[in-house]
Amino acid sequence: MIRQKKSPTRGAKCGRKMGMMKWFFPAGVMACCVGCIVLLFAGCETTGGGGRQNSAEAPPDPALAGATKENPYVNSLGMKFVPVPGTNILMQTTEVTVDQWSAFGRGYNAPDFAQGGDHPAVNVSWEDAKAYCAWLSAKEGKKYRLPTDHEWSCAVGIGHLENPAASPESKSGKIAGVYPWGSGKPSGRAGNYMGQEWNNAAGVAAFKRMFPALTSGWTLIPEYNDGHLFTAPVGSYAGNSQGIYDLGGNVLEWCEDRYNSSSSWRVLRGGSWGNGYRELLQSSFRRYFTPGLRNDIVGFRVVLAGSGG
Ligand SMILES: [Ca+2]
Ligand SMILES: [Ca+2]
Repeated sequence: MIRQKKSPTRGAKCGRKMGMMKWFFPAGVMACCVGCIVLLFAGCETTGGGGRQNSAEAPPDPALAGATKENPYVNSLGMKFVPVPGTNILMQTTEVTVDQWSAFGRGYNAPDFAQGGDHPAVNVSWEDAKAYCAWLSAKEGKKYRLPTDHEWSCAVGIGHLENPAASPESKSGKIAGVYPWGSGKPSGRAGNYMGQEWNNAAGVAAFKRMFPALTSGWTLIPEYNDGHLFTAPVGSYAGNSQGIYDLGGNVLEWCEDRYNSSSSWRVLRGGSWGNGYRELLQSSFRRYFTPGLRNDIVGFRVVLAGSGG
């Protein structure tokens, strides 16, 4: 049986080789509660807000202005995009899939577990993702890019509780007990994390195959079984109120931003299929790594920027 232990979760091959201790051990997570936050920042509305545009931002591309949750913008690759309240972008409703990545023509660094074309692309670095956005922009004649850290916060429903101008590092883990699925324990179809689906003979065997050097010390979410050991087809779990899927779980997602001003680290948001330690699954938690990192728990989604961004 897999032991429950408050300690590292998933680390992929390159991570172990590179000594990514901070990947596993999120030092400096501050405990506070949403109720303690008295400032509501103007840069982002709540997910329940009616509007989607900050008045300080440029108007959206008229060609994109009609997109809604019910009627998303769909590009030539079949990628769907919906508005995010408080931003000037349309966000892809899912992570970029293996098929969508493969259209890029650069080949795919497949992980050592099975995936279908509708699973999220993994082993994609921040630099790879930026190159993909440039290719997609040229192909489609529109501006595609990674989401900013703040846009990602708006999508997950906490942007109005954060200062858009503050560094991602300063905001990491500061909203305690708030997760992409809400509060409390995950249940139902909350997302593809590291749950009790690993707590059986097949899961243990898979873990030993993936992590031969790690004999103990991983964390599974108690009383939650999402049914997928590794990546799942995108959109398999419950979407949020805006029709965006897998913000939490499946794969971590690159953002445009640097983690802080003193390093080249780039921000990663959301948990993954290899994360079960709840502190890391909080909506406000940021992970980070060098822009060249490729890892089988890391992927991305893209946004479609309007005329202002
Ligand atoms: Ca899972
Ligand atoms: Ca995700």
